[in-house]
Amino acid sequence: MPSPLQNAVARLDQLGLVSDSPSYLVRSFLSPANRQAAEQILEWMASLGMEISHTADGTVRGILAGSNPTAPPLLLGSHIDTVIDAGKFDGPLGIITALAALETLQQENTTLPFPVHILAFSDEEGTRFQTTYLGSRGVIGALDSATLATRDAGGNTVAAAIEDQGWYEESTSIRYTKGECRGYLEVHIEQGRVLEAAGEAACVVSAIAGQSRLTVTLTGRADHAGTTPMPLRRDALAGAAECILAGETLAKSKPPLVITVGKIQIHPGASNSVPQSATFTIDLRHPEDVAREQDLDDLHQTCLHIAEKRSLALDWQPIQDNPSTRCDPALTASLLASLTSITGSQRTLASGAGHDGVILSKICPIAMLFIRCRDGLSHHPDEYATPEDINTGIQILTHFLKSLIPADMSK
Ligand code: HGY
Ligand code: MN
Ligand code: MN
Repeated sequence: MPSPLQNAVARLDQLGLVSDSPSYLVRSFLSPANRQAAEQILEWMASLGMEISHTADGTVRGILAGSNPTAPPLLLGSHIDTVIDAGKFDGPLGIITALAALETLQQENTTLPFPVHILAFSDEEGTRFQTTYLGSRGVIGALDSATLATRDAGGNTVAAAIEDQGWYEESTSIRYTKGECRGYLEVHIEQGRVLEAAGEAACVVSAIAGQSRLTVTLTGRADHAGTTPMPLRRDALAGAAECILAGETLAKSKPPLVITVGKIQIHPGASNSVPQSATFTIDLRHPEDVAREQDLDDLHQTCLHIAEKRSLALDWQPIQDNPSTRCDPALTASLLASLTSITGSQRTLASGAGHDGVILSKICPIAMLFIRCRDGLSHHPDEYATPEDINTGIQILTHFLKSLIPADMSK
């Protein structure tokens, strides 16, 4: 019989092959591969004896009731979806290690005195809509009208996508309200280089950086590339390039501010036409919300000045703002005790990456465990965590779950 670690490694490999592209790993909101991965996760949950369900917007859940099914549940999990040309650990590691920890407890004949819910969220990355956290926002009833009206590159809204491509067969509503859960814990690769540099396998997380996501469009005039003198041009792409470099210069001058432009679309997009419009994304993050808002405003003013100087129209469209989110001190202290018990480390790190805990923090305490990843690489096909470090994560999570059993109930 394979060990929980062997199952975990095999399942990560298996999910890593479930993609919407034959050339690289990508799964997005309500895509066929996301659905296929979700169905596979449900099978694994069912094999543990969990009560399984899914929502129309593609999130899946397994419930292990424990010896007191009416006690406030502990939520574990992460996201199913990926970025484009992704690695196979960002997201699935949190789901798979949660399954492995429950498998370990079952092999030890340990029954927890509270329910554990494993949640696999349908969309965290926002690859399709540039939004974030559609899955976790769905389970706390926070898919607001503005989000539902957000459009993908094909002009489809989130609402229409759910309407047309939703997973309605046997779907249920999964909904959590404030105060009903004892907490949410997510295991995730660090997506940075601190653990590798320190030679440590894992650490706990103190906070998750706030992030602002926008879509910006500069509009000038299409012109003939050969007959239009430079001074007469209203070149939207040249204007966008100046804005993008201004963002990079701002971020380099004000660490730990980070600004990324990950996507740009040009119209008409012909090599011999001066670009009429350029639409690009901005992803701006900072651990302090006041600084993030100020830096975003500074960048907006700079882009307005560039647009005016170049006789371009500027459309500045905020898509999403997520505040910097502290992990719950008490839950994190319990997790830290398990980290220290298994590895001896006391390390705590802030997360520059966003995670579903930002959303779950609105209804319950959250904690996160980071696992070392090779070269700090993530959002990259070479993303990698060793089986040894994954096993450390499973051991820490299992230790943490058992630490929640009241002393008078422990065997
Ligand atoms: O973009 C992020 O921070 C995360 O990977 N969703
Ligand atoms: Mn992630
Ligand atoms: Mn990610």
